[in-house]
Amino acid sequence: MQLEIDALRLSSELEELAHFTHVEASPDGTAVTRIVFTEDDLTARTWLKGLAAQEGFDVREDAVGNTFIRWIGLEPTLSAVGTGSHIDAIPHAGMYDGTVGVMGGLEAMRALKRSGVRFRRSIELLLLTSEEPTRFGIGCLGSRLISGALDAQRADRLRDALEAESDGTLKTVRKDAGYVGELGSVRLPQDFYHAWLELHIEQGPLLEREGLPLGIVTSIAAPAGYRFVIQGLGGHAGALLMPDRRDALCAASELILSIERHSLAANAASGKSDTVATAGSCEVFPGNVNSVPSRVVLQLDIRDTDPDRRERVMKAIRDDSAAIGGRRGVTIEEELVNADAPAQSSAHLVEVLDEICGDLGISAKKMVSRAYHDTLFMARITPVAMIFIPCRGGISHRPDEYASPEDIARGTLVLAHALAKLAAE
Ligand code: HGY
Ligand code: MN
Ligand code: MN
Repeated sequence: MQLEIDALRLSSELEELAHFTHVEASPDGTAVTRIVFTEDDLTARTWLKGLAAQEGFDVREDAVGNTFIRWIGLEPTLSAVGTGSHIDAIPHAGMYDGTVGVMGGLEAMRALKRSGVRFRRSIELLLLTSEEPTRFGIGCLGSRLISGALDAQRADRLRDALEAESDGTLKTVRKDAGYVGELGSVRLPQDFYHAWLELHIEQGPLLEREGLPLGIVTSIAAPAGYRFVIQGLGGHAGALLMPDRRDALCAASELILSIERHSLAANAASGKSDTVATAGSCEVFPGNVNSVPSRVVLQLDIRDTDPDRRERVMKAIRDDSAAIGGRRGVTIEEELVNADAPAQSSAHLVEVLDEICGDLGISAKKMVSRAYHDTLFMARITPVAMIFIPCRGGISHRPDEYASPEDIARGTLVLAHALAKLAAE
């Protein structure tokens, strides 16, 4: 089947999408901040829905704003083939994370439509809401709700970190954005989709390092998130003498080094680098230069291809946390945000992608995704796989994140062929 990807249009649409943001471009790249349900996000969504309507695709949105862009097949009652990703972006991120999967998916569908071939199964592009944890503290909100991985009532109570003073929650924010339905209605049944594919930048250096143009993801590492609240005693930075202090930030610092130490130890023991842990956010109260920190809220992101090993590292961190608290006279409360299982790609979908790459003369690498993606949760309701394209220097979640138009077009072409094959099954 001969398919043509309009690489120029795809690149210009990615550029256009990148401008739905309010941060000025940074010297080293196109900085994008696009937090879910902000004006930038809603404007971008309207723009995308307009492009879809121009193609005559059906568009619908669910109660959390997951957007479904469907090209109806010859047998509309058959389960559709799904693809998609996200367009929300963490603060000062790049312009390719997630967007390549959404815009590439749209271009793949347009290329198939231009080919004149019609398929048995419908093909559906998804814009999944809030893949990033920035606003509601947990990643993959839309796909968790679709797959039943997150309870709808708990989700509606998630606090809005953007308006910390207000008592905003997902429920109030989504309703202000016009998504007023019951969150329980977001859940999709098992096998709602025949198959699911996501095109995404690698967000790591392996493809570029090995000079390969494409990756086929065989599994997605298991992410977990924890919040630690360290409560000490505040006081005057001059008058409160050192022996009398219960400094929450000093305790947090020991905990952060414990997180690093135990992750490094796990990798030393396994001889691999499959355990990663990051204390990426640390809020200090009261936060004055001349006050002893009384309270710290520390957020931990820890991931591993092996969830049992991740739990062993968490146990070692917990043991240290108890010792630090005792020694320093502070309390350290741990709160679980999420602890997810890894996902395996479907052997059939990996084989389909492998064959297509072979037919197109593209050398592809089978690989693990260390970043999480909506596919991690779509895997709970349908067979999945992912297509990775290289990103320069493996850089992501930074303004200098970059993927070349050629790599984006190549990934989109493989996606289009895979959608065609699966929609004919
Ligand atoms: O953090 C992640 O893995 C994803 O980029 N949100
Ligand atoms: Mn991301
Ligand atoms: Mn992403």
